[in-house]
Amino acid sequence: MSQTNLQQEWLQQIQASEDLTILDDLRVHLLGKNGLVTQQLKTLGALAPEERKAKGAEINAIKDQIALAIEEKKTLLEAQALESRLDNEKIDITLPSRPESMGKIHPLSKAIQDITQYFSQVGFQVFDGPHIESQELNFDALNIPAHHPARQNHDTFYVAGSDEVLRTHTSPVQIRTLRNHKPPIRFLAPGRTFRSDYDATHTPMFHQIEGVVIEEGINFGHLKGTLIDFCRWFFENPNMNLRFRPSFFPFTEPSAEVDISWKNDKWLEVLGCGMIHPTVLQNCGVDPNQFQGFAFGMGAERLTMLKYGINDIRSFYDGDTRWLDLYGFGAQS
Ligand code: 2NM
Repeated sequence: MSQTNLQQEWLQQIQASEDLTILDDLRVHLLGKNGLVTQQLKTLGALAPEERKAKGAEINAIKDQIALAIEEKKTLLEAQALESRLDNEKIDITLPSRPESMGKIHPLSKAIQDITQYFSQVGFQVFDGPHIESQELNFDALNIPAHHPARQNHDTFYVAGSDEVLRTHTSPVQIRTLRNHKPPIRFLAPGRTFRSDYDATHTPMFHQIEGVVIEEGINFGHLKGTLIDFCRWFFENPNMNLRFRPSFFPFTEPSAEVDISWKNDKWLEVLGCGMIHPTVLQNCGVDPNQFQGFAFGMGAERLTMLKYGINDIRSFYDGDTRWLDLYGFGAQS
């Protein structure tokens, strides 16, 4: 077949290519490393110089023409492929979206957030502090003497090779805050605390929310009003009865436990409180003759269990997501 005929045939084959795969196979067949055009170029070396020049120009022109034709056909086929996809693929914008798996807010987080928000609305700031504390801040400054049973190592986690402990309550945050901020002051100290205990109502890590109010003339009546309002709000019962039962804490005097009247007239202990001991105020550089204050402390897990009917504290921490499906909260609720 003559060169011209060959060239015509190749161009026809390019035009006849029905899709991009066929076209690309053809490109390799003609212009590839062992392609027909490439083979022709390889024969040039055997020719005499003047003949080689003319023949070389001719083949290169054919090669360029073929390459251009393939490029044009490729553009055309791509446009046709896009056109046919647009014609055939349809997006049904009326389809409902697929259900997503939604995360849940842990009931403990929810309770701590709600309680913190409640107290901010009545003027409390929020402070926190380190989980590892000196014995001075965790015990001594709070009027807890060295021989107090709470300081024995079957209750408290001591940090090996140091004088420090994992804080057993958030009260050291109160000491830190009062040493840095002059009263009058109201604030809340929510956070993690640690005691060596493990059963259905105790985990070695748990959460406390402690509160402090220090102003001139603060008395036990302010304490009672604050905690009665709080419990009625938290347990969503505006008529809830409370009982302030005399108790003892080294850091408060007088001290009380607060009981709420629960189902079928049972009293349930929910928190501890008292007027801050003058020695504790002095330890923080506050003059007890000028300022008085009350403080309270509650276990966040215990309050959460009561409110939502959860009966084993260990279930808060075993990481079972089915439990969260049941007790967790949506981001909105
Ligand atoms: C409680 C009960 C009673 C309390 C005392 C203080 C401080 F640091 F201000 F003295 N903070 N928290 C306190 C008082 C905590 O928890 C059951």
